[in-house]
Amino acid sequence: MKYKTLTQYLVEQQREHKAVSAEVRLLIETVSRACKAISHAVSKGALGGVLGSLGTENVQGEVQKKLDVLSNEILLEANEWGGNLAAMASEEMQTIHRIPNHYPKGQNLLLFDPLDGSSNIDVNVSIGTIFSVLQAPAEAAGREISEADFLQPGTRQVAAGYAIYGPQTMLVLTVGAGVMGFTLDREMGSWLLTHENIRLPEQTAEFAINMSNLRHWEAPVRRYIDECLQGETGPLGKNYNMRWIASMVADVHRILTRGGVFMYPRDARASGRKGKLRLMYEANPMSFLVEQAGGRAIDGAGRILDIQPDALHQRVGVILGSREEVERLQRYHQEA
Ligand code: AHM
Ligand code: MG
Repeated sequence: MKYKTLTQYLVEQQREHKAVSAEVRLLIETVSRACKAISHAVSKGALGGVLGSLGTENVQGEVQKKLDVLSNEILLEANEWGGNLAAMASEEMQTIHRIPNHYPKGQNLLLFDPLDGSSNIDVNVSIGTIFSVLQAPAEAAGREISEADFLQPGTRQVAAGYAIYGPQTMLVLTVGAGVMGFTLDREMGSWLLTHENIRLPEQTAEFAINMSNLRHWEAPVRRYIDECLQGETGPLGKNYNMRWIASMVADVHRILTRGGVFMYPRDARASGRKGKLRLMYEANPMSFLVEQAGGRAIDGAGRILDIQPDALHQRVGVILGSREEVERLQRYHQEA
């Protein structure tokens, strides 16, 4: 079987469908190259000396793992000199990273969570990299980019995706023309289009949530999970299965593959009132992918992609996946 490469796919999208500019195409190629390097480091594990913590904390007060920091550096270095970016932002950096003056600059803004699912690094469970691409506002031309220039709703993303470092390394991408899955061919070093036009099943009987937080949830989420647990004799009339990998990338990948609903809802904890996941480099790119695959993504009553961000590291409740279940959860929030 002969597969199309990522490069071929992107050139087609640029030439024939005008879905990407030349700048964005090169940017995605660079990000995907960095993900290959991260995948390589991840797969070495203890042999590469990359496991364990560094003893430092990031801006959100989380202990940084060696791989969090290494992956962040790989992405920064790969993307700095290409000439297609104005600035970058990352889960691991307090504020934005401007392109140094000795490199040419472009129009795009890149946001990423360099290594998502950090709690799974040392236990050899799937982890990933999540990224989102925005354009710098036109009025920012000729002046220094600021953090405020990044605060755009998810609907403005021009591309988004993730790399998953699992039994296979894959890159799942959208440029606003559907969702494509590329598998890394390690011998050739290329990304091959193995999953064309991924569609998310509209119905599901599988949910993903960290049940240990049950006592903190808001009423609509409790109601939904309670109904799921009642099985086929309950109001939903189905027996539900549950999965929780604790790597958003892996949970979303499963949902894109066979359907399901993923929830990290806002809850009543003082620190978690807004949820755990970050809007700009976790929730927005994943919501863009899920919507492009025919699913839905909400923070409770509203669509995630419509949220006007007010801070780079803002947190948000996340409910995403198969259309019917997410719409049901949205109704429960509206009724509450
Ligand atoms: P991270 O970016 O620090 O790795 O945190 C995000 C991760 C998600 O991948 C995952 O869905 C969630 O945190 C798991 O949280 P918990 O350990 O509370 O279940
Ligand atoms: Mg993360």
